[in-house]
Amino acid sequence: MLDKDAPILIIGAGTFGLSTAYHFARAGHSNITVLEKSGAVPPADSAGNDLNKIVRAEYEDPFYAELALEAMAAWKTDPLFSPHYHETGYLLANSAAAPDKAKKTLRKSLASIQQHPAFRGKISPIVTREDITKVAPVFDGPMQWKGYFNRFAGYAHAADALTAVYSACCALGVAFRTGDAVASLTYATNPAGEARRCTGAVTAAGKRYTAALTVLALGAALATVLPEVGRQVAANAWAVAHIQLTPEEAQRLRGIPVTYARDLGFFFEPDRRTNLLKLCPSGAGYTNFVSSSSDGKKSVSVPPDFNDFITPADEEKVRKLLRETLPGLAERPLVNKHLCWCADTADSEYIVDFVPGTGGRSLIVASGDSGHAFKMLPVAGRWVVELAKAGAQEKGRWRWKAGQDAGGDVSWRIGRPVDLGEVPLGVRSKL
Ligand code: FSA
Repeated sequence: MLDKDAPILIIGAGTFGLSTAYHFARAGHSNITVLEKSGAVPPADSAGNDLNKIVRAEYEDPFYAELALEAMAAWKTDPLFSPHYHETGYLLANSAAAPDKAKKTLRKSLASIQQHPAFRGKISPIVTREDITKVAPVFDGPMQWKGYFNRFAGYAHAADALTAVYSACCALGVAFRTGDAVASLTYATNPAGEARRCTGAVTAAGKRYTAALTVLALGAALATVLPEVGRQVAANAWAVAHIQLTPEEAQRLRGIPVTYARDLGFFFEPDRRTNLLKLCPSGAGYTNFVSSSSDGKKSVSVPPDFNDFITPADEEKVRKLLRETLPGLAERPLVNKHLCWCADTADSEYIVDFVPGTGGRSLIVASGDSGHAFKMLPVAGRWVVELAKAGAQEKGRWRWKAGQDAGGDVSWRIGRPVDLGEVPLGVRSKL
């Protein structure tokens, strides 16, 4: 049992880290420190530090559908989250050229909510072009899409929501230490035969933090601090690009649903503050395998230093998406192009567990977002608090995944990830 005044150290101030700090503080813990290597919270390289993220509850697996519904209740009604949630609806479809896999995953998503009472009267099929223009009258492209429109979904202004949780944490007394990276975790020397206990961390600047419980919430960068995570988590990135709209153009697109053609990509209502239209191509994304030991074998995928680019193939995909929906914007310049790094697992299950071989229930990993965790911001930290209390992860699916190999085929994605090593240097470096 963790005393209320026992020191808790959370490493990483992104989606999992902030939510964890918030829930521990809400549960009455009074000695919480969050370490963040970047100088700002939310940090620039956090996947959640984004203009917007999809908030939806349909999943291939009803287990996650229920968790997302719980999170959505908070997005809708909790004053901390509701200012950042926009229930514009969610148009999920496949273009005429979509592969069978895309159709299958869409059918599964729909099945997870179709009979659910929370969605009664909220879902309509998309079969014809008119079905789309009924819910998005400004779309004037050809769109031979099939899918459905879900009114009980939308998006969150992701960066603003993280900032709100950060402020709430500060108000609850959580200490944030930024601008200093963790160099290594520290361990107590235990008698032979006993698992070593994690005692906190030491930073690059040489500062020591001592904790009864350390939580690693490092997203895609987990392996840089905990190499023993191995291949169960692979940093996997997707491209993000924007079009700078004029205020008039943005006004015209006000209220459009989150629109996702599974085989092409997705976009959101333009940002209400900046008039930026965010676009993402879909696909299996990118890995960045590097060697984690001196043998030179590429064994772990971690985010690279330079991420402000997207590939020509991804650029073409988002232009194709626009040609289908808003052809007048299809040739516009793309701005703020970058890669957004997620922590993928082989089966898209999160990891919320104690690190095996570490004694005293002293080290937890909260990771494996697999590109579907931001919507859980209101509830994710509670899973960590519950784990700390329970002393063991009872949900098999969230356990440490020793021996699993992320970075391969994922049921709900189209294609296989491309390693950045195969992307020409001229595309992925600051020339
Ligand atoms: O949970 C969600 O609605 C996010 S899906 C968005 C996405 O880009 C995926 O399409 C992609 O496969 C990856 O997981 C990153 O997130």
